[in-house]
Amino acid sequence: MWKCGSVVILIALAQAAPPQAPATSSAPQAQTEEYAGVDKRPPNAKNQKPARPDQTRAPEAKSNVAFDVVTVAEGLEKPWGLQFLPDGRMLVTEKPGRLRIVTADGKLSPAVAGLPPVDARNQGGLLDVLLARDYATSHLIYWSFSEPHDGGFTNTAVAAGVFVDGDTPRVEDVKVIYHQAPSMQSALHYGGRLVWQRDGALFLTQGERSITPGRMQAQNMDSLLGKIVRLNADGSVPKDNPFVGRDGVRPEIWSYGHRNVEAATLNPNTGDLWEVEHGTRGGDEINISRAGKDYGWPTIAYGIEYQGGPITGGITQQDGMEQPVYYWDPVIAPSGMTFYTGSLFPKWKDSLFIGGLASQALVRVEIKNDRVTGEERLLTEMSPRERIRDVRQGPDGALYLLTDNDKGRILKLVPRK
Ligand SMILES: [Ca+2]
Repeated sequence: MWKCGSVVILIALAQAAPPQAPATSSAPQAQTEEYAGVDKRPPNAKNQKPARPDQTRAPEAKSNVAFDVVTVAEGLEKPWGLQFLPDGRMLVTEKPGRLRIVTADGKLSPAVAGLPPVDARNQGGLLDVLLARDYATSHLIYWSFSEPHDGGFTNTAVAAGVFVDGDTPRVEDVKVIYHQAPSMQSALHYGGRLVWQRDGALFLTQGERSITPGRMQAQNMDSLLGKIVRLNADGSVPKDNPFVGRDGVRPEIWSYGHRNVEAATLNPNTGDLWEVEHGTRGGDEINISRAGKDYGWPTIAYGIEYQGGPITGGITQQDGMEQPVYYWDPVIAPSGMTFYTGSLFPKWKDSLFIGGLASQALVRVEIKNDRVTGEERLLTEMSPRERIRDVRQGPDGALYLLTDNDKGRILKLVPRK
């Protein structure tokens, strides 16, 4: 239910301010403002307008679903990515560089041996994990990580190897099949989510490494920074990628102009790649990543710089650049996402669930015809609140979460009995 097309709803009192008060006054007027949507705080970029009224601050959609939060496992250090094995156990990455098997009753295996080293400073480390589509016969797994080089240079990378199960699990025949280039002296904005397209191609989401020289490359087509790339399962470039054969353009690029994408999943109804990327102060975005499209960073952006002030020229729209499906200002700090398709929670069917780091919440978004129609924040009553790093649907239809913590946990949301 949209109250109006504007982001800001002013209570009638504001209109009753004395006529001599200047329109820019920050004094008593500000205290009477109330902002639409689930987050009542004011936006960081107070003068920005959405391109469409349904692009931000969707109405609160209370699902009133009664659920319990069950701790499945604990003692994981900064867990980042979770995948289910066919027998119901889980593969979970820990950012410092360990991959573990976790049983349904929470037992952790020793670290899987044979993974190449990671650079675990700041946002780097062992990131996502994914099973091959033919895992049942190949036992092949994929993982993303920040790859270390001399002098503190790092880049996002993807490796694949044959998973050997058992009491001393390991990977064999390991190959690093992708290296983001160029490497940068930064420990930030690696992106790192791995998603299979329906046709068997592999998407990797990335970031632009945060530092200014990296940020400026998000629009450079001979650089892999700030790009979502599409690869064959062996790391080679699919012949039908949008920029294959173009001079000066990396053929791995699927879409560009991204800031830092730590959440991605296929929409089960359309097969499109949906992603949620980190903005600065304001400007987290839901996008549908389509072949060859420019998502605008850093030329257009919602929000403001961390230190204050406009981003680039302070514009939010430009011809030839895609508008986000939705954006948040203030941000949620998104990591991990899934569309819910299970039957345990009928009211949540087709909702998009996104992990919230800074927001310390599970964000539920209702979607109709690729537009956001409502938003809900879950786990805000949890004590203490926790940063949510990943969200997956389990084979049992429950929602599984990773908490981003030195003593991180796997949580499971199940219907309240
Ligand atoms: Ca954008």
